[in-house]
Amino acid sequence: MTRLITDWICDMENSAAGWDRELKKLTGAGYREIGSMVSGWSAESISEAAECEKVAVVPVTSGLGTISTFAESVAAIVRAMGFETFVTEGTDVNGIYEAHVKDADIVFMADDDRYIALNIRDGSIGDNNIATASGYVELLNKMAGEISGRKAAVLGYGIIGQLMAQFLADKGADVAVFDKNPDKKQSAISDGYQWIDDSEELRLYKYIADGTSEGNWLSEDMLAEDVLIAAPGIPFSLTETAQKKLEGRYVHDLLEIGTAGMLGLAI
Ligand code: 2YJ
Repeated sequence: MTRLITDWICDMENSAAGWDRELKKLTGAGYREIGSMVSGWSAESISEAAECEKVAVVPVTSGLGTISTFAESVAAIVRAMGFETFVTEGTDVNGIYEAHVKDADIVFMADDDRYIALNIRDGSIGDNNIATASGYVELLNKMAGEISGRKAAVLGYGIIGQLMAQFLADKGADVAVFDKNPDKKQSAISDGYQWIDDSEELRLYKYIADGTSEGNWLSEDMLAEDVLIAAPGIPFSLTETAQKKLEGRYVHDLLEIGTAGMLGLAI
């Protein structure tokens, strides 16, 4: 699991609202729609929740400690969804207590292993892995028009790749898995998916869900010309040239799509 670093997210407080608009242009869905698609709540329910539910973000010092601007970045995404949001002054358990005293309904918090949104009134929870995988699959489905019955490749069979394969299969896609580690082949096949032996075969897939975390390995010559990519993997797989060439054909961000889905699950 990739740990975010400050350099990557230092501008997110300023860029979060703009990316929401950009996502809408690219896919037809912004943060609120992602929250709705991931959770099954209607757009109206999300709007109602934004009117009455307050969100706190608690910095967590355990393990490798806080990432400067992480909590503020999460708050900016939640704010862009229209929710009243604050970052607690206290950290860890003290911060959770502060969130409660200040009347928060939902608490966002992350340590080195897990990032969650917990509704402290009714116990509902949004896990970042599930929300991220589901959010990106929903966006790929929207970009595709409808992914059902189509061939989709999942790159990387780790936590996010496995979840994306499952969400794609749930939508009726014909899923094939590529992972550079051949030891993953057995589990992908026993989970009911096809296996892609060679990265050369990726050109045959128009729809790609990329959960790899190597960065900078996927060039345009390895991909179909009309490819559509949903890529939660960090660092981003597409080379800089591929990013330019394929502009408008992929979605990738560091925190926003997953966070929007988590809020949907926690309202
Ligand atoms: O509060 C803080 O500033 C830190 N404790 C945030 C830590 C963020 N955690 C991560 O980036 C981990 N890799 C877990 C993220 C889960 C993504 N699926």
